[in-house]
Amino acid sequence: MSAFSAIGEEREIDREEFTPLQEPQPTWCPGCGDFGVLKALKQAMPEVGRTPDEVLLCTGIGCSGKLNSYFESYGFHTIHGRSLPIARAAKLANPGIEVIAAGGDGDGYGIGGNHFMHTARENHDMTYIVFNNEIFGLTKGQTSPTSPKGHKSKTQPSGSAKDPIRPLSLSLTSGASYIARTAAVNPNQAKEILVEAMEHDGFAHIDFLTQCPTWNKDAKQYVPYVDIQDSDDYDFDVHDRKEAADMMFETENALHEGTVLTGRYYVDEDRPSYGEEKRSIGEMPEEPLAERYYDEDYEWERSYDLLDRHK
Ligand SMILES: Cc1ncc(C[n+]2csc(CCOP(=O)(O)OP(=O)(O)O)c2C)c(N)n1
Ligand code: SF4
Repeated sequence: MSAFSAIGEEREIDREEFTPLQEPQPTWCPGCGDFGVLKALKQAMPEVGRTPDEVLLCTGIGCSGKLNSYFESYGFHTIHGRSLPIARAAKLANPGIEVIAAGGDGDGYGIGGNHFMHTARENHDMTYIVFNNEIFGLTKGQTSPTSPKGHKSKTQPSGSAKDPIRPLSLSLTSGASYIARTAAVNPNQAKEILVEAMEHDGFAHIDFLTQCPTWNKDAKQYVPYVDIQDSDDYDFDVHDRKEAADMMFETENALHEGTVLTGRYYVDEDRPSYGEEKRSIGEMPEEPLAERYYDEDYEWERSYDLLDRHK
């Protein structure tokens, strides 16, 4: 966990603190995998030891982007594919907060693909959850970057001619220091991985398999799951880049042939995060920038008046 602490108070944390007091009626379809991500995330928080006021959740646009509405914390519902730059800036300015970014595979690997690559390259200290349902859910079922080749949709009625993206391999070559894949139908493993990712000091990428029963009936391809850490058939060192790369390659090849492998793929505990690097070379002050610009005497009423005038 980061050396910085936003609040610093130690106490028992209940996962229900992460349910908004006025819980909105979920607009996710019945059976949507997004419910599983929300549940695992709420279960992980007490173990990470963070309270809602110590967490910032930045989401993109999509069904997955609605996570903010059902999760109690600070939140920033950004534009499509742009959760990462907002999350990066927030973490650099205020290293004491737990920063989580989340969005769909279209959001994260399509329109936001460039941000994904560079956030991993710079090893920003945050957890990035990509809800991978292999489809554009919110916009009603178009082919996404993770849809398998041959997938038929309204945008590709004859079947997609494209090979899907390889998110785990892309993450590794880009520079992420923690990479895992888990699944909404596997809440125990999902919770464990979320805890590890949040405790990791660096860019932790979770490719989170979620089912979209409304627009992607092929969701059944996600079962049965094999947990690579629990299986004797898969023996590799998660700290070894080459072994991790081989394992990812095998995983990504197997996915559309019906074998779904999940677990931790790569962990580098030694690489400093971008914020640490910047502080160590003196490019950023030791004290959080957010505190530097916090002014107790600021006349908030004046800002509200200004906002009112521009409504
Ligand atoms: C700049 C921009 N381009 C396109 C859109 C339209 N749009 C909204 S959500 C979405 C894709 C959603 O798919 P995904 O990111 O995979 O998330 P899901 O809904 O499946 O969770 C698109 C293309 C948009 N809102 N903004
Ligand atoms: S359209 Fe798919 S991803 Fe969106 S809420 Fe419904 S099941 Fe979930």
